[in-house]
Amino acid sequence: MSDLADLKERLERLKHEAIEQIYLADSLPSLEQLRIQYLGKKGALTEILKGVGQLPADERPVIGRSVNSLKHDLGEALREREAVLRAQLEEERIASERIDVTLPGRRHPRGAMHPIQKGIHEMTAIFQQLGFLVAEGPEVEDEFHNFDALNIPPEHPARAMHDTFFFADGHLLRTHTSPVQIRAMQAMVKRGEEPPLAVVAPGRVYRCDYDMTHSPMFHQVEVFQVGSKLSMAHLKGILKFFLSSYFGRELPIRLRPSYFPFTEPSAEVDIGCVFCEGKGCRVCKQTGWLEVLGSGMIHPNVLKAVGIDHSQYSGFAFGLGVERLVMLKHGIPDLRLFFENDVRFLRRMGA
Ligand code: 2U9
Repeated sequence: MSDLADLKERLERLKHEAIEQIYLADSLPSLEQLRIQYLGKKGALTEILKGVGQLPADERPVIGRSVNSLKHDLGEALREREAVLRAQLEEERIASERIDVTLPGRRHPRGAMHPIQKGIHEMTAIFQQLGFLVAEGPEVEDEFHNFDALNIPPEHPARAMHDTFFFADGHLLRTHTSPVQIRAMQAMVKRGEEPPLAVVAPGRVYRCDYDMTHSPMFHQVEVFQVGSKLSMAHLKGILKFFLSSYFGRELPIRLRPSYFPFTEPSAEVDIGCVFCEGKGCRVCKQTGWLEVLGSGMIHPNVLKAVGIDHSQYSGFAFGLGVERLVMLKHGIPDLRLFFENDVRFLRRMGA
């Protein structure tokens, strides 16, 4: 075989091999490898061109043209393949960046109302339903609104340092929400209005007391109504309605005589035990009854202190500890659970 025929055959084989490899290249770097391998300075075509010098002068242009034509063809093949690979990459990029709008959103942990706040809402809602106004007031009070106006004299034990948190200037942390009731009555008198007035006062109160069943901060809901000819019968009716509404079922109640400085007569209020239905159990100490709140007819001295004529008007009042009532309703065994903020407890109580 002549050198010319031999070179032509090599070129032909090279063309087939190169076109096939270019077609099979599956990435831009491997395509670049092929370009260097065939068209580079030390590539296969350069190698063949070197052999052209050995050919007779009249045959050189023939091979020269073939090599140039092959260079052109391989260049074309490389560009075509590169375009295909780039298009594939672009498609993959678009596919990977596509947002699936049908995927469910990322869930954030949902908060819930604290069981005490939930209890306060449930309780105040019952009184609002009956036409009572909701009132709030300052947690830092003076002795007049917290004690004097409520017929609690200076020598009363509740005023002693060991029950009340005092500030250096004589102010104090309110020990009950009664001062809110005092302020509501004062405001009515100041507006030049007369009873009836019915108010529910929820809020934080503070007493220097800490053990299994007492926290230095707890919550009260206090309720009062002043008007003409109000009696214990109205008190008992409201109590029965309130307690049955709150516990979600008809409950027996009973009033036991008691003493509070701000009410006369005064009564402690029991409900039939919600754990044993009155049969007697450990919680009610076999009595069948649970004490839930204190109540009474507003003492004439309290009405006097705010400027309401006690010969014309009377009123009833009661107060309850929110923690205690929420514990009884939900069978919560330990007061401290309300203040530790263990999320397992709060989730279980979740609003
Ligand atoms: C005014 C006049 C009278 C509210 C009352 C009680 C009885 C009572 C306790 C229940 C549990 C406090 O949280 S507790 O420790 N409360 O026993 N509260 S009568 O009497 C008032 C309130 C306001 C103007």
